Parts: sequence; structure tokens; C-alpha cells
Amino acid sequence: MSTLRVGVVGVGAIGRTHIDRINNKLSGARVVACADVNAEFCKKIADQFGLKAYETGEEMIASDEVDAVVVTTSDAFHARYVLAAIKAGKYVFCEKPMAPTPAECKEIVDAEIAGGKQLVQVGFMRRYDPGYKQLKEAIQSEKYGYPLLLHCAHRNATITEPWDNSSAVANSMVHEIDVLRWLLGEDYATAEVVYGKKTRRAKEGLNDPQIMILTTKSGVRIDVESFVCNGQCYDIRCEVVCEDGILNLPKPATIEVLANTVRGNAVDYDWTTRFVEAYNVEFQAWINACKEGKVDGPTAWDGYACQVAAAAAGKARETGTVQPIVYDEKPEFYK
Ligand code: ISE
Repeated sequence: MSTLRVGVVGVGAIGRTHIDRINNKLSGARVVACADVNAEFCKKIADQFGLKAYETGEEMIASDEVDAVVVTTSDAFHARYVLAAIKAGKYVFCEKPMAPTPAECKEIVDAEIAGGKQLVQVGFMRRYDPGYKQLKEAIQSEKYGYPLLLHCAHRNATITEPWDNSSAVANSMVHEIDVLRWLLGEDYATAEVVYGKKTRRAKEGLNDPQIMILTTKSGVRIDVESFVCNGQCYDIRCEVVCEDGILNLPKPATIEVLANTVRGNAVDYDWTTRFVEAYNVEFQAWINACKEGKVDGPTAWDGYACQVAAAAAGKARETGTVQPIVYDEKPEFYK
């Protein structure tokens, strides 16, 4: 196959950045088609990028003109289109979360197993961030002993999506749930969520900041601060306290600015700039893997495992308790 012909379902902001990325920055693939529940908007975007607009996502996915699919609809519709891609036997990249509930994720896992071939990659781009990769290499080198504690922060300047008290885990800290499981190479055992003192910037009824506390099966204790209305910047931290050393996620290299009698480094305002390199590497890897006929990134099983932990953390928050995280047994298919 010379050029991978991609169809994108869901042409909102993230869908459009991926269309631009694939068509203008990466190699080996071209987005040729799109679909969206908003037909008029879909047509507009199709004209803007020179794509064929389909009436429905299912029609586009089944079309002979599309080799692989990117799902960037709102979260509630992810499973529907991932299942359609599995049915069509096509590789599919699905933005995180793979689906909002563990049950829907399990349906995807079961459909993929029934089809007999791995086709699904989940959009956990942090695994492709150079800083997280360095942390993983340092842990794997065993030079610093085994990790004991992790202190992490996921701070957003402002909320840009529909948001309630469940969203800090469901929309934001799912990134940590995935990337820390990948970093440590083990599953979780328990989850708890507590609230900090509420910021004046949070709307009525919203508890911000929140802290999620996870333990892994071997006993590593992790705290993640989510502060979605911090009003300042996008700030991602990960400190790994090991037996013989303390490892920190590198700060992104940004220009030094001298202004208003302060000397300092520029900071990101949101994830689109902070993780732009990770997104590019992630999509190039996905394109290459599709062309080689394999999945080489976060799998449907990883998508399921993430939502099992997220659901436990959600229940922990609602009930003010520590919740066990219990996964189904990992199928041979994903080992
Ligand atoms: C958003 O959907 C993302 O995926 C960002 O990476 C995260 O920082 C943000 O909190 C989410 O709302």
C-alpha cells in the first residue's frame, strides 16, 4: 500500500488538528474522507481540507475508499465507530477514552478478539512524549531501584470542554491512569479521590482542585493533583521517588523571556502545544504500524484497563471511600 487512505469521524477541534497533522506534517497517509453528526459543518470542513464528506460514520468506515479510521467524536460515540471499524476489518485510532464505561470497552475487546486480529489503537499520546520515555528508560535501567512513590500534577489554565465533578478523572486524569500504568509496567489495586480547598475560579458546584490517589498491585503509591481552573498555564508534573534516586519528568524546553523585571522560561497554555511532538510521533507510529499490518501502541486492552481504574476512581469520589480496582483476566490475545 503506498498511501494509507484515512477517514476521520468527528471533525471537532481535535479531529481537525489530526487531519492537518496527517495531511501536512506526517508522511505515508492522507485523510481523504470525513463524517460528522453535524452534516453541514462536516461539508464545510470537507471543502476546507479537500475531503469527501460522508452522510454517516458507518458509511465512511465501510467504504472501499478508506483504509483506516480515526475516531474523534465526542466520547459517548467512540465505541459505536470503533466497533464499526472492527466489523469492517480496518485499523482504527480512537481518541481517549476508548469509551466512557468498562462495559463498552469490554465489548470492543470482545469484538476484536472475535475478529481474530488486533486493529485498535487508543490515543494515549503521553506514551510518545520524549520526557515520559526518558522516565521509563531510567526506571527500566534499574540504576535507581524500584519506584516507591509518584507525585504528579495535571494542571489546566481553564476548562475548554463540558465539565462536572466527574470530569477531572474521566477526562483529564485518565492520561495519568494510562501513562503511569505504562511507566511502572503494572496494574492498579485501589483508587481514592479527595478534594482540595475549592478555588474561587471554579463554577458553583465544581470541586477543583481534586487529588486522585492510586496504589499499584505491588504497593507503589501515587498521588495526582488535577487543577483544571488554575488560571495560569498547562503544567504537567511527574516525580518518581525510587529507592536509590528521585526522577523528574523534564520540563519542556522553551525560550527564556526577560520582561517586566522578571527572567524566566515561557510555559505552555494548553496541551496542544505541550504535547504537539507526542501527537506527531504517535500518529506517525500509527500510520507506519497500519502499513506494516499491526498495532504498535496502546491497545484495546489498555483502553479497557484505563476505564476500569477510572470507573473505580469515579465511584471512590462519589462515595468518599477507597475502591478496589478489579480487572478481568487479560486474554492471551493481548499478551
Ligand atoms: C483534554 O481532553 C485532554 O485530553 C488534555 O490532555 C487534558 O489536559 C485536559 O484536561 C482534557 O480536558
